[in-house]
Amino acid sequence: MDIHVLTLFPELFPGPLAVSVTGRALKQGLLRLHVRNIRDFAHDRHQVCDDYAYGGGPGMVMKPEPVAEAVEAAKATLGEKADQAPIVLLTPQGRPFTQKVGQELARSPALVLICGHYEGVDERVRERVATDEISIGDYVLTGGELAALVVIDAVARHVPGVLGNEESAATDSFAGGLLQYPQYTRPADYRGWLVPDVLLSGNHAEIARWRRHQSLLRTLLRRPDLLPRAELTKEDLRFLNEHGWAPQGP
Ligand code: 4FD
Repeated sequence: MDIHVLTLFPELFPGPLAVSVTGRALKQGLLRLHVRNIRDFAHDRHQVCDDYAYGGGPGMVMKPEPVAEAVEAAKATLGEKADQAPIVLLTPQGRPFTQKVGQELARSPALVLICGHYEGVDERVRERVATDEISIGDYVLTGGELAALVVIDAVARHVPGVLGNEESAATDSFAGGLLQYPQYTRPADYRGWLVPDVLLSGNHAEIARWRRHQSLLRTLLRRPDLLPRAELTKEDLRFLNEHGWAPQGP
């Protein structure tokens, strides 16, 4: 997958993506990261990329021309893939980024990520250049770069070959829309802090049931908002009902 990042701070990339799973994927060429400095597309000698907001008010706005032309330069290198590549603006006003959105983006052969700065990006870029707007959460960052790094990491995990088989199973546990069950490794007794007996029992059916119950209970206690969209069996519903949860009717 080809990932194009458009930013005023190219030195922030690859940053953490050079390490661990994503670092290996970059080295193997499963991911290709292309970083462009938006400032290179400024129209004036001083390479100015921001300006005052029409109508007044505090803060600067990113000018449309450098961003639009940086996107065009990225698309020009994409060839066939250009029409299938989402042009994503990272913004607090975007649609919430979730595991599902990450999976969806990973099916594209290429992505173009626009990292805004200042108080925002000229509305015409949002309307006419971006095809998608994404927010990684309800907080404001100095720029879109850290959001882009988060999106790239989460998307990379769904690109075939990036994770080993062992690691991909862990992802699937969120794909079901529930929180992960508690995990333990050796020693079985650390300072008298014991691993639950069931996990040492060797009874695989009982272990699977215990883990499922832990996932359900943890989701019920910490993130009940996830339950209506989780993939639940009749057994799961019965278990949750016993613990005081009932699905909300229309
Ligand atoms: N929550 C996010 C993304 C970007 C950002 C910016 C408009 C601000 C948070 C466009 C306003 C870009 C997020 C840069 N802060 N800051 O995903």
